[in-house]
Amino acid sequence: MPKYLLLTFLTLAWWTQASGQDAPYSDPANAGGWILNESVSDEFDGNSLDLNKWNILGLRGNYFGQWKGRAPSQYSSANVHVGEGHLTITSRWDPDFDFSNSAGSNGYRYGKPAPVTTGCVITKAQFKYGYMEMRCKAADGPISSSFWTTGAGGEIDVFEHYGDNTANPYSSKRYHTSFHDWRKGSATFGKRIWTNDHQLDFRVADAFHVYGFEWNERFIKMYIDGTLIHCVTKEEMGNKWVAFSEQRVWIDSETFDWEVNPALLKAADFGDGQEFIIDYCRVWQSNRDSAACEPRTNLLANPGFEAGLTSWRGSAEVSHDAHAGSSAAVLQTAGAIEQTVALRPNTTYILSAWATSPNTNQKDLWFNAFLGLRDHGNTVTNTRFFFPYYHRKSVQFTTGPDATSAVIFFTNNPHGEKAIIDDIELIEAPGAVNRARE
Ligand SMILES: [Ca+2]
Ligand SMILES: [Ca+2]
Repeated sequence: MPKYLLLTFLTLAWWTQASGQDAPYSDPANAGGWILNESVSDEFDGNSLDLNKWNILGLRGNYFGQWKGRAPSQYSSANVHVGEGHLTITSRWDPDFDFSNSAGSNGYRYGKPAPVTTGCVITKAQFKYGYMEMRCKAADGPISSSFWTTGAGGEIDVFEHYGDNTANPYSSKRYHTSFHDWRKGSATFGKRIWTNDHQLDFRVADAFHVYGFEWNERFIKMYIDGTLIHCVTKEEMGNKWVAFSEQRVWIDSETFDWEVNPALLKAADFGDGQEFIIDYCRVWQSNRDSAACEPRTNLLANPGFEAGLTSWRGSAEVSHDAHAGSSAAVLQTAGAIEQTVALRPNTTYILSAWATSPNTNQKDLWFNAFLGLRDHGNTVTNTRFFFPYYHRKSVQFTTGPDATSAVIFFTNNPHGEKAIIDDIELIEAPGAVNRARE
């Protein structure tokens, strides 16, 4: 066979095999020139996990040089299953499991006070830069469902879902992305040094959704169901940018002691097992030079308070403790500011801001402030700020079929402790389309 014919045949064969997974959900026409990296991607077809591609932690007692999970929960290979096109990681109340006698790095012992087993798989291969995407449904209990990567110097947590925290309704709707510092000698070694906290308008355990994360040498982008929710440049992140090495993919569940105290966990929380169900894990790569973070149109007037309180109603004062520019809005006592903005019906928007609660001491005093919206023909929704330094949070919402406007509000009710806000942004969610792909 002439060489060029062979090449054409191989190209066609590759294309046929790749169809259906040939581009990220946010880029169906594949404008980015994405090519699937099979070594770290999986459709989870067949009846068993591909052990040429993945390590299952705890398989025949082997943890492959990694940890055994976040104590008190411990990874058990018995909780990892492939079938019906899915990878399922089950979390169980498992008192008969032979827990390790060692202590976890967080001070808890494995299996105590909650005998919970979970599961974890890690790719054998590594990759650097690309577009990671997972279609999944989080476990609907007090347990995490996470998609993350580790490499020399830094860890990327694409998402760390928490299926159900009855004491905190924000937890189950949170799309939490972070960078973890593992640079030798770094002053913040071992710490989560950067986070993106996005409040979804649905519970992550209620249905399948597509979560995307684009990573290159200049920026990261986060997506939900094909919609871009945030883009952050390496420049903006400065010394917090630790995603510079080849990464391995991790998929796992863990008890999160900062969400629910393990002493409060009980057998009933886990029933016959809480399942984190993954339809696929795909990683594409491209040689094309991606555009940087595109400018976005802010629909709010005077969003950074540089014109004082113009366009805002309410009880705030102007503060010079600004996140950017020279002014911000401060609520000294219980109050609220608001602005009415014209919007389109049946459309998804993302509202974000930088805010601080200066009187929070991060020990026993936590003062909440809320950024949200109402009168948009749908459920009132908000995100909550409480750290004593400027931090950014975002919340998404969809307008009702008859909505033509919404009221954006910021309030420190009912605490009434000082809260400062700056750089409020309201954008139409880029690429937002109703794509309920099953
Ligand atoms: Ca599948
Ligand atoms: Ca400002």
